[in-house]
Amino acid sequence: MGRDEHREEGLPPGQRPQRGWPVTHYGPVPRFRPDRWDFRVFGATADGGRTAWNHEEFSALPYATVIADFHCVTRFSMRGMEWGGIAAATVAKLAPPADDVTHVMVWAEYGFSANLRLSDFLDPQTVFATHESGQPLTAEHGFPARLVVPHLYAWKGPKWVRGIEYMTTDRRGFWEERGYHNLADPWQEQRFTYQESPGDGPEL
Ligand SMILES: Nc1nc2c(c(=O)[nH]1)N[C@H]1C(S)=C(S)[C@@H](COP(=O)(O)O)O[C@H]1N2
Ligand SMILES: [Mo]
Repeated sequence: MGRDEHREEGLPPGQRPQRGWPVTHYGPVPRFRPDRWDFRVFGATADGGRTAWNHEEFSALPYATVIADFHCVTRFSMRGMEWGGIAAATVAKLAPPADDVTHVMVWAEYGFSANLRLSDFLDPQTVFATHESGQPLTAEHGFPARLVVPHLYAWKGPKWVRGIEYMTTDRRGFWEERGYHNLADPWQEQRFTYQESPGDGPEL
């Protein structure tokens, strides 16, 4: 049988629907310490300064809801996830990048990171999720906040996120240095580094 006969309606190629939400990550689940937690915006900011919101301040930022499918590169997809949280575009509006920023590194606990093009970061569906289906995220799924970039494979969304770095050139994040595609578009099946075309990412 050809692959199209296996194609699940509405899902990117090579993905199958999954019921029940699995937990997928590298390393241990960090403990949330509200007194020490902050969300930082640094790197090439518009005014050259840094922003740090504590948990109370971050939680008070405007709340948005995004309904979208979620695609893991290991080939399962979750349909219709209901994310609630702070739109990435809101973060960029409150703590804007300099004019020459092209990419964003999203940083999480233990130094986990994922790089995004600024345009992917600013996509209206990109959200720092604090909730799913109206419930706060569980520790395993990224409490207190994780990024979700619905139009890219899910590794582009760090759980236990702690901040963003505005960059004027591209740099690879954690999985992008370890064999995964720099761009990660599931509709183009950009799964692995060896599938990259010249210009898709920085030299390894
Ligand atoms: N901090 C961190 N975030 C991460 C990962 C990770 O290893 N560490 N894995 C990513 C991958 S590969 C996937 S598929 C999703 C899984 O999210 P879930 O466990 O909530 O389903 O988290 C992403 N975010
Ligand atoms: Mo994944």
